[in-house]
This record gives sequence, C-alpha cells and structure tokens, in this order.
Amino acid sequence: MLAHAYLAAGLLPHDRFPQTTTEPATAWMRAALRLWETQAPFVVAAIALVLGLLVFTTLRMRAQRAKDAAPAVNSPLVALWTLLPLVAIALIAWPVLQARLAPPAAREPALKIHVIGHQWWWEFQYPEHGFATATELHVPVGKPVELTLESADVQHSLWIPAIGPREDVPPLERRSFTFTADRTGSFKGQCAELCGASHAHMHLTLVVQEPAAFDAWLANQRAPYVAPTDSVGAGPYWRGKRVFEMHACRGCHTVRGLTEGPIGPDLTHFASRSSIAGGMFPIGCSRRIS
Ligand code: HEC
Ligand SMILES: [Cu+2]
Repeated sequence: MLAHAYLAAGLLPHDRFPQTTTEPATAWMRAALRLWETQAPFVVAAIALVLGLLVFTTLRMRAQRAKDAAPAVNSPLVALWTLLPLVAIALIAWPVLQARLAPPAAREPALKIHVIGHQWWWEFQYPEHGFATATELHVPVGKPVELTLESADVQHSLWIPAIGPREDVPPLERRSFTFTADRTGSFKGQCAELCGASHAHMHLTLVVQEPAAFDAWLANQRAPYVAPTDSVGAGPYWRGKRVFEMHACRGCHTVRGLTEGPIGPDLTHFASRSSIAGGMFPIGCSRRIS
C-alpha cells in the first residue's frame, strides 16, 4: 500500500526508475515488501514522537533554566525511555529475523543457469541446453530456477530488485540461489558492487516468459548461426560476416558454427537481445562508434 502511495505520489516514476523494489515478482520479495510496508508507519511514528519530545523538552529546559531551577531527574521516566526503544527494536527485529532465517523452500530447480560477471557485462550460460548469451536472462514463469554465480575477474554483485536477494559475486568463489518468478515481464537489474570504470553500465534484464514463449526462445538460442542469404560480395549481411571473420572480432567472440572466441559475449543470436553492451544500447539504435 505504502509503496503504491509513493508511486502514486510520483516519487518513483517507473519509467525513470525501473529498478524498483516495489514491484516484486517472487514470493520472497513480496514478503520483504510486506514487512517494509507494515513497519514503515511505526518507524515514521517513532521518529515523529522522538523529534517531538526533543523539541518539547528543549523548550521546557530553557524555560526552567531561565528560572534557574535545577532540572529534576525523574528516574521511572528515564527507565521508561531506556526500555521503550529496546522493546521497539525487538518488535522490529522479530519479523525481520523470522523472514531472514526462514529456510527457502527447497525445490529441485527446473532450470540451472551459470551467471558469470565480467568487467563489464553479465554472461548467462545454459549448460543443460548448450549455449551462452549475455545481458538478457530468460526464465520461465512459475518454475524454480537456480543461478550459480561466478566472477571472471573482480568482485561483482547480482541484483535484480524484482526477485529479491542481492548476491555478491566474488572472484574464486561459487555461490548460488534459487528463485521462482511468479509473473511474466521484463525486470531490470544491475551490478551492485563497484567493479571498475564501466560499473554503472553493467545492466541486465530478466525476462520472465510463459513456458511456450520460453521454449521458443530456447530453441532459437540453441540453434547455430544462420549464414547470410543476401548476395555474396554485395549484400550487407554478407559484408558484415566478412568484416567479422577478417578482423580481430573472431578472436574474442563466439558465433556458434562460425567462430570460437573465448573473451567477449557469445554473438550467435545477439540480434535477439533487446539491448547490447551491458544494456547501454537498445538493439536497433543507430549509434556508431567512430
Ligand atoms: C579483444 C576482444 C574483442 C574484440 C577483438 C572484439 N570484441 Fe566485441 N566485445 C568484447 C567484449 C569484452 C565485449 C563486452 C563489452 C561490454 O559489454 O562491456 C564485446 C561486446 C561486443 C558486442 C555487444 C554484445 C552484447 O551482447 O552486448 C558486439 C555486437 C561486439 N562486441 C561486436 C564485435 C565486432 C563486430 C568486433 C570486430 C569488429 C569485435 N566485437 C571485436 C571483446 C572483443
Ligand atoms: Cu559492477
């Protein structure tokens, strides 16, 4: 409710801030949001009470000092002031701890994805299906998905606010978590650990799809590259392929069926992504790097 009130107030316009925590897509994140929404009014009330008392007592002390009277110490009141915050903290901590310590529902993942953080892009390997892609992570709705996280270089942190936990991706370590997206849609995420010059441009998009649409996506990604069919020597696709093969591109990029570059994103189906280069450029934008 409260989150929606903020949204309605225009404080968090969705189109400008798509990485919002107020539009959850997992049970975990819904619980976290509920916790925040139930506690926020009490926190605001507590702050108002404390600030109000502060102003009130300051004014009173001044009046007393003017009369040169030593302020009387009211011991029961002092005890109350000490105990009240303790009780308040316990009341806030209890549901938080409950939510944090609750063991996640152990469900056998329906899909396993290796997530590899690179400076400065996210690689997504689908080992059960034999392909890798970048920047755009596709999962089926309603199925538990296990993400295994690794870094190719420095420490990164995977954060897709709609699904919940922000998980560090340190080098030389492997971490994992499982989530089940409960609605379809596109959800923005971002590397959340300063990892070098282009860290701010290390975006990703989680695309949650109906199973049929997801299977169609899988089938397309699994397929090797398609050779250009336009006129040899003159067609733009053919010329593009030649540039790719003749220049250093092939040393870094894999196009399955054509090249096996181990460094950059797999480009076999890069035109199927909605954006490239860590989400900096939407596909189809005519930006040229001279
Ligand atoms: C030295 C290795 C290297 C060479 C050579 C290279 N690239 Fe890349 N390329 C990369 C890396 C690394 C990235 C990822 C950069 C990022 O997103 O921050 C990338 C990103 C890209 C992307 C965006 C892919 C995506 O999904 O985000 C395209 C397209 C691309 N390169 C095409 C080319 C072409 C065409 C050539 C040759 C003219 C080329 N690259 C040469 C390493 C290389
Ligand atoms: Cu980063």
